[in-house]
Amino acid sequence: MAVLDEVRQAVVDGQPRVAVSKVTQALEEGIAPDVLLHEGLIAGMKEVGQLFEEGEVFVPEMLVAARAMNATMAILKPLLIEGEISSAGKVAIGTVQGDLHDIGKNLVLMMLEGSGYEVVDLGTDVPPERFVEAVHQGAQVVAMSALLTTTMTNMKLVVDAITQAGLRDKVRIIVGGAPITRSYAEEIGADGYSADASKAVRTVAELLTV
Ligand code: B1M
Repeated sequence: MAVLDEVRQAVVDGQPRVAVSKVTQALEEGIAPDVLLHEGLIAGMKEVGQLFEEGEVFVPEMLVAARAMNATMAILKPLLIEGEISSAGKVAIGTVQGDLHDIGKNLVLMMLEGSGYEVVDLGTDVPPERFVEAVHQGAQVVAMSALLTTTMTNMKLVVDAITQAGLRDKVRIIVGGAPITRSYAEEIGADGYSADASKAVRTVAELLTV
């Protein structure tokens, strides 16, 4: 089995030690970190999601897959953030209320930090008022992640809460996550949308220069 497949399989099987060892081997073989991330680790997470939908695996298996992916990030983080350049700013990021998925949010956070932004991590299951508070505390960008169709609607509540607090013209809002689309971002009045973590860095940079 090629090493990328072995990385993907280690995530699917929820084996952190194997995942770390295969990621190390893949890097030694010259596989680029972003290829490893997308075609190994994220491909593994997608496969777990598919198996969950088909009733082949359950929540505990999704959780151990997430652990296996997270275990590899200590190795990949310094390699993934190399070379990104942008002007700095302050970003508050969180997964919206009701949603506990944080891997995508953490990837966006990591890429932003690596690009020179000051990032405040609000965590997961973040209620609208925490985002509002972050803007009061000087965040120039609010970045929201959602992975569930049932929680993505909470993004609109955050946009509304920021508007009601009279802060809408003080902050740029960016949204992302698997169920989010550009048209949804526009519909709820966000300023930007990104499909993945590296594009999110570019979007934040663009929003701060407008
Ligand atoms: Co959950 N889960 N989960 N889960 N889980 C999904 C999302 C699901 C699609 C699985 C499936 O059915 N195929 C499904 C959602 C269905 C839907 O809403 N339509 C689902 C479900 C149903 C659930 C529960 C309801 C299951 C249950 O309890 N019955 C439950 C909900 C808990 C809750 O949040 N309240 C649940 C729980 C969990 C775990 C806790 C076990 C675990 C999360 C662990 C963790 O995050 N620490 C988990 C996992 C691991 C998944 C899957 C398998 C993988 C998610 C992931 O980390 N992907 C997922 C299936 C899938 O995604 N195909 C699934 C890798 C990650 C890098 O991708 O987060 O999409 P992602 O991030 C991407 C982009 O989206 C983007 O950048 C990243 C790539 O660079 N991005 C942004 C993300 N945020 C961004 C923000 C931005 C810009 C880009 O700007 C601000």
